This record gives sequence, C-alpha cells and structure tokens, in this order.
Amino acid sequence: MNRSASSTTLCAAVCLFVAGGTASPGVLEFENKDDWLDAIGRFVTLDFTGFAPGTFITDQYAHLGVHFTDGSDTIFFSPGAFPNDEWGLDGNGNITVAFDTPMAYIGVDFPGFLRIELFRDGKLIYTSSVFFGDPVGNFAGLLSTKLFDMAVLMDVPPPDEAEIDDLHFGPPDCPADLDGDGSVGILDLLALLAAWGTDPGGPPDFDGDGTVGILDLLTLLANWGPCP
Ligand SMILES: [Ca+2]
Ligand SMILES: [Ca+2]
Ligand SMILES: [Ca+2]
Ligand SMILES: [Ca+2]
Repeated sequence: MNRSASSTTLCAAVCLFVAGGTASPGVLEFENKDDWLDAIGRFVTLDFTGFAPGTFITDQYAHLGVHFTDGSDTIFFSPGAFPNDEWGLDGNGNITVAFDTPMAYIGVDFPGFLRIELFRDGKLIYTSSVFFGDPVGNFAGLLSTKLFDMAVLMDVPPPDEAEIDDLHFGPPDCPADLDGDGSVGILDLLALLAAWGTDPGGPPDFDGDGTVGILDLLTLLANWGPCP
C-alpha cells in the first residue's frame, strides 16, 4: 500500500513536470505545506530556537550538513512574524544556505514574500516564482529532480530582508537513480563507472568518502530496480 501511494505521488509529479512545460522542468513548487510533505521523503528541520537574539548563524548547524554562508543572518525573536515557535532568522538581505551533500527538497515557513534560487556547483539551476499570501505563516516548498547544493532565499522586491521561521531540507529518495528516470539500471551503472575514481561531490559517491569506488558500486547494485 505504501508502494502504491508512493507511485501515485511520483506519477503525479511526473505528470506535472510534463504538463508544466516551463523553462525549468524538473522542479515542482508548493504553497501548501501538507502537499509538499506528502510529495517528499525524509527531511531535516531547523527552527532557530536555542540561540540568543542577534546571534549570527553560520556553522551552528554544520553537524546537519548545512551552513549559512553570507555571514549576515541573525537570530530574531518575533511571535508575530514567526508563528511556529516565535524564533526565526533575519537574513539582513538574502539568506544563503549551503549543503554538504546535494538536496532534492527545500521548504520554508516565512512571513511576507520570498523567492528561492537553487544552485549546483556554483551555477544557478532554478529561480522560483515569488511566494506570498498572508502576512505571516506562509510556506514555500520546492521538489527538484535536479539536485542542488546551495539555495538563496530572497525577499521580493529587494532590498527588503528575507526572514524565515523554519527551514526544511532533504536528500533525494533514490540517489542511485543518477539519470532521474525513476529506476536504478544500466544507464546509472554506466554513469557510475564513467565517474570511477573521481570526486563528484555527491552521487555517485554515495558514501561521501571523496571517491567513486567499490562501496558506491555495491550501493548502486543494492538499489537496482524501480525507485521506492
Ligand atoms: Ca522557528
Ligand atoms: Ca544574509
Ligand atoms: Ca536511472
Ligand atoms: Ca565513495
């Protein structure tokens, strides 16, 4: 039954990719948090509680593989702006988030307006629509088949400051599906072999040891067949 529900979600996503026909296929946008949660896999949440107001957030969440890299993001207390738990992040401009391993999902609870840019290896791969709605309690969620290792959250229009209540992010459900066709097969195996001995900074270096090798090959083979 789980398999059926998962397949339905994947099919719906694929259908939307096809139906969307935009300049940036492969990314789905969600304003409804429940819909985003239904569509994604495992994820991590940062709620920004537990710090003194004004604390600069940089590498405090490094143990979760995430870094705030623009050096101007501070902890802000505002029950009005941040209904989840009253604590959030003031970007003092944009908020730049870098991930140690490539991600497929990002979601943000935020007040006001927000646009999200996704990057891979320093290259812009997606610019979202402008998310907005009620003054507080908004949600912006992306599901991307093109993995990203950095996201820039920006208020619109500039030079307003991006603020976020909670940040959520997660890795792809099926990292061994290197070509994103929904199953792990011969083309993925060939892609892994083509990358043998290199450090791609993500899949197919599945174990993250800095080189594509035998353990990564075994991981791919162990996941052979349709993605869950
Ligand atoms: Ca929060
Ligand atoms: Ca900032
Ligand atoms: Ca594949
Ligand atoms: Ca490896």
